[in-house]
Amino acid sequence: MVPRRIRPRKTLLSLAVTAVTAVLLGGALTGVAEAHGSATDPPSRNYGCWNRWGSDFQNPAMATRDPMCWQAWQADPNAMWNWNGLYREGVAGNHQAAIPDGTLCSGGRTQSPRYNALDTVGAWQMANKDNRFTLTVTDQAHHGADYLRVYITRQGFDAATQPLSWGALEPVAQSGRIAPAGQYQIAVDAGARTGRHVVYTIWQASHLDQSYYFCSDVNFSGR
Ligand SMILES: [Cu+2]
Repeated sequence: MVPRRIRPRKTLLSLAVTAVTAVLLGGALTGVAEAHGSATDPPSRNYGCWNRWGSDFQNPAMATRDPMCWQAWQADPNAMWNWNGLYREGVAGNHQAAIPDGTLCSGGRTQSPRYNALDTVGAWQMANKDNRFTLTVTDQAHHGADYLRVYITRQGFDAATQPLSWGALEPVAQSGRIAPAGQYQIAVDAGARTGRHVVYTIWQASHLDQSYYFCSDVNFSGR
């Protein structure tokens, strides 16, 4: 089924074939060539951009309706086609050492430049959530989880104007080990937060030392 080690590197030809196939099939494709996963609710930045625009990614209306997605698509469409491939390997749990401030949403510019535009500071489209919500990570590869760890920006931090840093985050939830499945869920309590926030999720996969990093933009109701 899923190879034990899936490498992101592709030949130019396979990239071209992937791009052509993506253009032809658009949103009909899920997972493309690499099956891993992402935060799907609330959606990570690149999963959200793929989900909203994958079948219509050349529509110029995106520039005004969803400008942060637009700049991401313009920067590198493969960040969206490979929404499930934003990970690092060999981090050994030292996430803060591996990921400099300002690059949290690209996993420390992993596979640069593919995911770099996910760090762009601006008004990313938000998912509306009540303050107690369930976060879902979709794992197409059934890697399992050593843990899910969830942070949220502290109240007062404005992700629309400030680069995301570790100092802006407060830990709010962590799971234990989770057996391989297609989806993992964790209950999150955002406390008294209101308005725009970034939910930052680390998924430590269990099949090898493979760590995933997801920025989900959320508008908290305060309820
Ligand atoms: Cu994987």
